[in-house]
Amino acid sequence: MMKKNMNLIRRGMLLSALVAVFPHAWGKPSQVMEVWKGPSCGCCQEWIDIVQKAGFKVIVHYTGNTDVRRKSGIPVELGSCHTALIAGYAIEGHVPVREIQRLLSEKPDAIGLAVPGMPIGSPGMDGVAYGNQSQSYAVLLIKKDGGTNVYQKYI
Ligand SMILES: [Cu+2]
Repeated sequence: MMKKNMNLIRRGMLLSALVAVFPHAWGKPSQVMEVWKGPSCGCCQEWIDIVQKAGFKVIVHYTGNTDVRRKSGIPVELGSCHTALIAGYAIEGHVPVREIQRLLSEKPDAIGLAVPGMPIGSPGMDGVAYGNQSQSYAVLLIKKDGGTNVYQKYI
């Protein structure tokens, strides 16, 4: 009996130690995102770094994103430099983490999100490399029929 209690206590201590070392892993399970990009796309990599820092686990495919975009049902005019898949949604282009997290919590009936083109000032297209410039852009919710709603505007 005594020994069993000691084991439980030890196990508890081990768990607390693990939580202290890996708070991320314990707080919220990191979600796996797969990203398709061209091998030399630098702004894609900048975006991936941002998403990883936000806690997403990212698997990168360096095969370009044309195929996965088409298979996801994203209209080509909404296209950008990289396409990601997460939790059954497609994320096209330089979509901010904030809207990805909102999508994952609201779970709308939709294909996913897109920031068409590569607007200056969007995550991965921002900072000193772009003279700290930014242009206004919108994050679009892509509906199942390919139509869009403005999900978030950035001015
Ligand atoms: Cu880009």
